[in-house]
Amino acid sequence: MSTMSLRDYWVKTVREKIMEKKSRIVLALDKIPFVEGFDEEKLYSKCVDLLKAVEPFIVGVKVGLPLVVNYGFSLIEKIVQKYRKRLIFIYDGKVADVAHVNEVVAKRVYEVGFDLIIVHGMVGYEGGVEGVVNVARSIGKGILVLAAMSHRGAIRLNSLTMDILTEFCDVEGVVGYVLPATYPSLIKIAREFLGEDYLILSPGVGAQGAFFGTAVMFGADLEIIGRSIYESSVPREEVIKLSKIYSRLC
Ligand code: BMP
Repeated sequence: MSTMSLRDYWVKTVREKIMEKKSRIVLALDKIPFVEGFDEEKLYSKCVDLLKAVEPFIVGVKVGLPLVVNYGFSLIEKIVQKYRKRLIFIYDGKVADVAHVNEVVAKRVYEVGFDLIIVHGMVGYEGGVEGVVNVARSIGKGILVLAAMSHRGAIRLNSLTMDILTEFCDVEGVVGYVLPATYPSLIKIAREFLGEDYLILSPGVGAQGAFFGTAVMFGADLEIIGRSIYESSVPREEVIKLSKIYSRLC
């Protein structure tokens, strides 16, 4: 890793996982389903059941504020530690504060075992995202920059996509971008602009309306899928079914 840039290292690591698992799926774990109350033991064992069922068919797990505010970071830490060798862990804090605050968040998140942190590109590098970048560089971790969003009201943000791609593409530590499957032309534009040496992860398929596989067809490496998997009463069957869609695209 020493002679490689962080981008080369993380792009290679994630793409090797894609090949190994023959999968294009990142599970967005926004909820630990089918469990009442806040008993940590119960939540942990439910979460382990879910991950045990889907782990062979997914590349990574994205965890964000929904899990942090509902269940706390200690539960998340236990889960990350248990699965970190088999899955890429992405912290989706959509970090968007000033640098010194971002730095405090990033230090703890990486220390817990997360590999990549998603930051909001719109806040800019200098005095903003810079805080996460400095921490990532010091310990060999990576950053994904959110450059557009999947919901209807994102039009204003999405008009800035090219600016965001341009600002961050040469920042050591930035290993890729998050772009929405609901606006797939943005993925295409980004892939043409960036070339192959960056990761593109894409939410918006399934519950938000884009067809599974759309983002991959437009150039994304991975699709971020939440409710379609964790709300299923048979999540393992669901990811196996999805895997078949992706295997036809590769
Ligand atoms: P679902 O498949 O249940 O719609 O979940 C999508 C996931 O992707 C959620 O975790 C959400 O935070 C994330 N996401 C999104 O939906 N749109 C974006 O533009 C950016 C996101 O990170």
